[in-house]
Amino acid sequence: MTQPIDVYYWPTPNGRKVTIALEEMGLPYVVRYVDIGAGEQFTPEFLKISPNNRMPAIVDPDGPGGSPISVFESGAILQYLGRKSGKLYPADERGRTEVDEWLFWQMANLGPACGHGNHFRNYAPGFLKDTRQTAYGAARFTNEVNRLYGVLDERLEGRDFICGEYSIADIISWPWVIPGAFGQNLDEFPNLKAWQARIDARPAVQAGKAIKPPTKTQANLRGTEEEQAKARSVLFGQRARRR
Ligand SMILES: N[C@@H](CCC(=O)N[C@@H](CS)C(=O)NCC(=O)O)C(=O)O
Repeated sequence: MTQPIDVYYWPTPNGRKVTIALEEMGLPYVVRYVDIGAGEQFTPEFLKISPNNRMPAIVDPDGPGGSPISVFESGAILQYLGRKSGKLYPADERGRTEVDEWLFWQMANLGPACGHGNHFRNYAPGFLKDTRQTAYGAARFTNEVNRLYGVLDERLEGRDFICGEYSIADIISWPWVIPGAFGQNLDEFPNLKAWQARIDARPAVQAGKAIKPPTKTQANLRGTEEEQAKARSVLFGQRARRR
């Protein structure tokens, strides 16, 4: 009997990549919430699993050789789960390399550009009252997300999924294609818009994205000055240096 995988999770696009993949692959899992608004990503126990103080991360009690393994970084997690389940990650070298290309593309391009875009568009104006200080960053990352959505739109011309068959390459990018979130109009990217809806209609995707904690610390980056300062000190805080 397969033992459930512990998933260190919070309901954000990066977190959802993992719950969606687990649902699609039919692997049993237990959710361990990491309330990033409350600073739970900085606990010594969690840092042993995820030294970059970010979720998601997993611990598989039934890892290679039958002993536990922990994995951080969503790209590495999806590759691990694909190898473990034998699903959504081609076994042949040519197919796997193609999926890896698009997996790394998301990790190095789409994810960071959307994250920084969100920061400059939605968070920075709350505490940098001089809008000239935030405008350049907002424009830079809105343009970059435009470019990246364009790359994906072109790739999807004549294809239902990024590498032909549905794979972890789709699961990793899908949570970051959010209509309206980063200043794009999906009508300008018709292949991407159809792909977004095609994946959204999958029952496993609905199940994976529905996972939410019973309570949530509101890291209020748009509240009062005091609320913002508190939220910033957690979310954009630094760990104490060891030396
Ligand atoms: N490259 C990482 C990014 C993970 C990441 O940015 N996680 C965010 C939430 S989406 C987080 O844990 N933030 C906590 C913090 O900033 O302290 C991955 O793909 O796993």
